[in-house]
Amino acid sequence: MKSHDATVSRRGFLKGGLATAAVAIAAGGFGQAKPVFAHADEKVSEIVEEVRKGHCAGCFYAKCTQKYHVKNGVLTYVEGDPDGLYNKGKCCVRAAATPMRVYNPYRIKTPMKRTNPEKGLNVDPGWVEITWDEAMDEIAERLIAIRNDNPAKLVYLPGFPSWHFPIVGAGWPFATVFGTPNVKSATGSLCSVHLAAAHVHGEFVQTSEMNYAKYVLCIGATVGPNHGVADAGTDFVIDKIESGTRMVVVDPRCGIEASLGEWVPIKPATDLAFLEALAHTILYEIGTYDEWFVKNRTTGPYLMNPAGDDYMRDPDTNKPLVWDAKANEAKVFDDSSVGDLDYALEGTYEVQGQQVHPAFQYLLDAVKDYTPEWGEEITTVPAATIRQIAADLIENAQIGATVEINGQTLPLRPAHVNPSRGCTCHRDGQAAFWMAMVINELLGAIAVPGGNTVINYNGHCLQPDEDGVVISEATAKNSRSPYYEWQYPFDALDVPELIPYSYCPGNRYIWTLLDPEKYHVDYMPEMFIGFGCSLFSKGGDPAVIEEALKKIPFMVHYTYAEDEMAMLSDIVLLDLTHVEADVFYENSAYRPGNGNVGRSYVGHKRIIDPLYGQPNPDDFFLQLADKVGFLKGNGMNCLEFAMNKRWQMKPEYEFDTTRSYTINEMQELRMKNVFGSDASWETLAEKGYYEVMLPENEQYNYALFPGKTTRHPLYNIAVVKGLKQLKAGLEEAGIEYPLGPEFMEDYEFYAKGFPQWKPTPVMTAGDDFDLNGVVFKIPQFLFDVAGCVQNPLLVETAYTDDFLGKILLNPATAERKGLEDGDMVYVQSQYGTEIGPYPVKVTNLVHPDAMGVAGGNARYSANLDPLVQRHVQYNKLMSTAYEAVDVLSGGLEVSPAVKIVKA
Ligand SMILES: Nc1nc2c(c(=O)[nH]1)N[C@H]1C(S)=C(S)[C@@H](COP(=O)(O)OP(=O)(O)OC[C@H]3O[C@@H](n4cnc5c(=O)[nH]c(N)nc54)[C@H](O)[C@@H]3O)O[C@H]1N2
Ligand SMILES: Nc1nc2c(c(=O)[nH]1)N[C@H]1C(S)=C(S)[C@@H](COP(=O)(O)OP(=O)(O)OC[C@H]3O[C@@H](n4cnc5c(=O)[nH]c(N)nc54)[C@H](O)[C@@H]3O)O[C@H]1N2
Ligand code: SF4
Ligand SMILES: [Mo]
Repeated sequence: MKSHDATVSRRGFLKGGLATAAVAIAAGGFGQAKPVFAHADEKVSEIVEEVRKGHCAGCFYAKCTQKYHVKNGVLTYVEGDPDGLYNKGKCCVRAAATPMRVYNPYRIKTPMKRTNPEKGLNVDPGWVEITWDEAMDEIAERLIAIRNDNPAKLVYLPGFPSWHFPIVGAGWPFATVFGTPNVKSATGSLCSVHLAAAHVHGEFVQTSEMNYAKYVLCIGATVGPNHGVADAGTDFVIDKIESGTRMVVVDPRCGIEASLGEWVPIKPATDLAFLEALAHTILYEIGTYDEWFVKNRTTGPYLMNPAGDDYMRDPDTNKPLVWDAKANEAKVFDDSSVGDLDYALEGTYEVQGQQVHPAFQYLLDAVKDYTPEWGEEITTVPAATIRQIAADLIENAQIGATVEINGQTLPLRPAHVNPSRGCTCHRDGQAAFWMAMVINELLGAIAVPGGNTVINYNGHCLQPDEDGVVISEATAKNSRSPYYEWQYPFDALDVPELIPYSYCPGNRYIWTLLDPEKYHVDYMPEMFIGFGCSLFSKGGDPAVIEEALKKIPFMVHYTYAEDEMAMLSDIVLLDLTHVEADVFYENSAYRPGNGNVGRSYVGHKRIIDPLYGQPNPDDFFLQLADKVGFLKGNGMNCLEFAMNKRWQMKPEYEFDTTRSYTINEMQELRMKNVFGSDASWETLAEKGYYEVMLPENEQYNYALFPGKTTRHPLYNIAVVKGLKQLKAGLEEAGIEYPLGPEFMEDYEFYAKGFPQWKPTPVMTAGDDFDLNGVVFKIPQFLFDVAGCVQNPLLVETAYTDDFLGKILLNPATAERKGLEDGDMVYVQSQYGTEIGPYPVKVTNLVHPDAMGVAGGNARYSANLDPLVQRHVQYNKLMSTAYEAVDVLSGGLEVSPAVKIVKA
């Protein structure tokens, strides 16, 4: 295999690495490396086995508690802790494989520096080992120069493996306080599951509330074991299904949830059409919806201005206006004289001399022509099925029902739609996501028992703004902003201004790196620091991503193995696995099927010593900040000061900003800050977690803002305003839209209060490209968090599944193409990339228009364990080209049109 040309020097290094560990060299200023295993020739007289309780970070939900078996300092076995808050004794496959993660010979074992100036995924970097101090000195020197010149010249990209490190991950204070605007989560491009949730719920991860739900409509969504939690949650979902909750799964492939419930096969990438038809059926055929909810808890009755880009407003108070149908006049939205059911939802009214409509009328107009028959033609879901689903949703929603929890009466709406990645990762994915939320609003099933909910521990997310509407999550918490004010010249290299409501930046760096002038970016990055991220695993042609990253003069990657980013880096640094680290991590107490149970703080003292004497990454970055000169001192440009604010430290626990701390000390102070002076690493170790559970009623966000105290946006005013701002900005700056007229045309098409449908570029790629890709996660691999796609144990267990590493085709499709089980095929994408050959697996569990791939987690670095080549290179079929981008979110299209060619 060509990709192994570069492994010669790596093997040499591997040997060196193991030797390094075994002879216990001093590792710079960061303590001693200890022998990993006892020397073979050393007689082990006694085996000491200890069982240590600890936290698991095998996934980014990272909240199960495990019992770690350690023999003479070596982690040998992991089992679920029966007292674990979430997992209650269970241990998922990723956690069970932790020892292989720790002792994987492909781990990086020492900091390394490149000697070969030529960079490439297949080019030997010519690594030489350096000490931690040498690495620190060189990085610090460069950062000092950049900070003095222009801090924006540092690009910092974290992925999920960073999340439980509070300085380098979870909000990224290191890079933010350094002062660069170029700090964005690398994860986003295929994780466009947040935008509509942020606006409608005020929080950014939506999910199913299954405590009360009787009918769950999953659209491109999983809720079971694939959803990444080993714990009681999965059992809970299964218990619910077994005890009668209907799980109806609209998906081009039949997964675990569908096999336990009902599968509604859909043609890939047509979800918007399905949802439009569903809304049409509810509004025009059934004619029943939760009228109280729409009138009192959504912006449905708000009168829109004729341009549709703002509410009509009272000239004196500037408050949005509604039409009181009984009094037959316009009133401000919170005028208590309007009866609950007297808000007009339909029709035309004269206000301030203009003919205007309530927002709801726009919805009626938008879905008027989208009959079930129309939907069937596009989605292949039979019209009768669409009608049945609409009827079942309305019937099961029990509109008007209430439930009393903890003495509070809450609406009970045990039916909802749960849309996720399969629905949202398309050209029109955010439009589809919005329509799914609109249907939930019609059901009254938002933030109430049985409804669509969010993962958060802060019910205050439903707080209304001055218009009476839920403040989008970003504004409420002032982080993870999906909304970017126009500013020109642009300051961030991913130019979020160009897609103002986006959540999915990672890949946009590729655009600007390749052609900065086109995007009016007037500087180039000088340095990149990545932490457990890989732009290559987000989709898009690896050759293009490689070319772009090569433009960055100096790259540092903090990682686990020689992944793609490492191959392009100048210095690589080695991470700790969670068992080698002291961890204290704030998390939501989310469970699948039960969004909002509270908050937890999980963690442990290290279970085993760091194998290679490596420091905790946060300590490395704290010291780096000190060297660069922004650790101590007062002001938000000083890290300790910023951490005092971020963690809301009480005066008695505040960090003294004249001295330095280890992360261990900082975390212990934080524990005390939250849980009182008795809290310590020791008390944490006894239990494995601290939890703050919400009272049961408050697990439903409705409880904190009940009745008429807040409204969810029904009309998507955010994207309409975003478009308006974009156009005004471009005009003021006097520049053309860098993403071109076609992108703008689609932007204008989808950026509406309620979207319309039209064929997307994956539907018009030509007759040869007659299938669309469908990729789905599998339990073994959480992308590569915790090195799982390179973990031999996980790969081995995953490949006991006959679907892995194959191209899944429906029997009708296979017959049409003259293919049989086991035939080898290449897959070509509409964007000109090709993968394969892979064996075909013929199965009824995928739609005839789909080319299915399980996992698809292939990696592209020559220096990773060759076993990563067993994974299908699905992401290579995707593109970062404009036509492959969701115009509203900036996320990538996940279902390219493809052609199958027999090998
Ligand atoms: N085919 C396919 N692609 C997908 C998805 C999919 O379902 N299928 N999902 C998409 C989604 S929703 C998301 S959110 C993103 C997630 O994307 P990320 O969170 O960025 O995860 P990875 O891309 O796996 O990047 C992890 C990188 O960190 C390195 N690494 C592994 N373990 C460790 C560790 O312990 N420490 C450190 N420092 N580094 C480590 C790995 O070598 C890898 O290169 O991926 C997206 N890509
Ligand atoms: N084990 C494991 N758990 C994870 C993760 C992981 O990588 N591994 N990742 C976590 C993250 S970051 C995220 S964002 C969530 C995501 O969780 P989900 O969004 O639920 O992602 P998947 O499990 O990949 O499920 C997507 C579903 O969409 C279907 N699908 C694909 N294309 C289409 C389409 O065009 N239309 C429709 N209707 N369906 C389609 C797939 O067949 C699949 O069943 O999962 C989280 N949990
Ligand atoms: S679900 Fe995540 S935290 Fe829980 S055991 Fe599995 S990998 Fe660990
Ligand atoms: Mo994600």
